[in-house]
Amino acid sequence: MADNIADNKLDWFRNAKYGLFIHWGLYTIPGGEWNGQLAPHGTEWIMKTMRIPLKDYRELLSRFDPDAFDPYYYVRRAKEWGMKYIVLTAKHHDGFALFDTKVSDYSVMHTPYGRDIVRQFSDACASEGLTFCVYYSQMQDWEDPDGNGNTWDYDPACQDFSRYFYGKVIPQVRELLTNYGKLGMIWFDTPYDMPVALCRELAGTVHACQPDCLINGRIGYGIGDFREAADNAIPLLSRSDPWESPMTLNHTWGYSRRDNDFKSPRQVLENLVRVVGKGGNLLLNVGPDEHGMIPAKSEEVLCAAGEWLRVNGESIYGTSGVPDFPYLIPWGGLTYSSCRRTLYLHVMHYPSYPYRLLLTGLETPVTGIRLLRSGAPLQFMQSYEPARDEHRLYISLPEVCPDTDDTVLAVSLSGPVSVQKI
Ligand code: H79
Repeated sequence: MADNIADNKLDWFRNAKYGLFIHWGLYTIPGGEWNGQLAPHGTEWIMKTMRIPLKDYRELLSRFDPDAFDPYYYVRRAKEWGMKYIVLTAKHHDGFALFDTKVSDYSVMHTPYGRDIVRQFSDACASEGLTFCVYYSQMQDWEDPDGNGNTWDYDPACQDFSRYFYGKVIPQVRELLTNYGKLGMIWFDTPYDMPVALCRELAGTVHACQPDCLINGRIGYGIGDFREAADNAIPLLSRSDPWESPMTLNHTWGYSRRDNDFKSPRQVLENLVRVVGKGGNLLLNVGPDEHGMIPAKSEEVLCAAGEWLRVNGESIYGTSGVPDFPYLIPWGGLTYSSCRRTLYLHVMHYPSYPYRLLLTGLETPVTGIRLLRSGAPLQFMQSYEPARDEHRLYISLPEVCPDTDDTVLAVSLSGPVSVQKI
């Protein structure tokens, strides 16, 4: 993407690999239910999917009072879980600001809670050494008469997008970039058909305030500093430019009273390995409840994944994408560190007798293989069959699976990884 950006500006992002997304707003309170009716997945969309009149939705302001919220709890947990950055919804599509804004009274300051949540997160992140980032819905705003998306309270024909853009978006983005210290990134979303000139102006505003603040791909038109994958999507092929996959733990971003179908720790790790192995970052979401608490099930899963990362972090942090291998890996996935010249084999489907694993297509000679967890060396056999033009690496594994979620094997290479093209 934008190649005028100094590479070092992206260093933190390339190294981070794993971040915490936090979707929190007025939609948190109904949690996917309105007047006894269930909203579809995407509880943060409830106002739009249920066509809730603004005058009714606004009443949530008087109920916004997260009495158990502690920003340090989030930041310390995120660190324990192995995450390196936090992205908080400063303003989602409904238009409600979680920060003290001078240009709108539709904010947390006009609720019983009355305290700036963005500030509390930015302070806690600064003191705990975690990179803080904000999400800002630039195009959609269902509260502003001139914002995009609210077709049930406002007549689109009477809307003046530039009035909203210059009256709310630019001033609020300036507030976010000047009042909360250094931001790692501003995360825009749903650019739809926003004119490219306005997208450029928005990027210019961000960079004028903080030249090092990254802008994600969803500012539109390739103006961002890195590519954002589609929601809950992982590219098929490896990419060498930086990118990110935003992902939910259940099936919604905002808190849901009903959706308890959470990914298992193993599924989280599988996604992390897939994303990191293709050169990306995983931005994994939690939706705090109306008390400001992280749902217990989310915590449980992230905590277990974090324990795995404490033992196996070498196979994630400091790695780059793996070149695409010729075949799908039936037993798991791969990550790769070019500076350590090590290929990490993530065994998520442990072989049965005779406990032998096959990797096809690795051309680089292997100098040794060890179990990452214990350092125990493993027997292996590398071969090339000219008639079939096939490179094979066979590895003998212990009979007892060391980690049923993901057993990592560190494969030392004699040079940079080279993969057979077929
Ligand atoms: O913030 C999260 C989403 O709310 C936002 N992006 C992530 C990071 C997003 N904006 N638009 N979309 C996602 C795509 C829109 C999907 C929709 Fe639906 C399909 C909107 C209405 C139907 C999903 C299902 C949301 C509500 C029902």
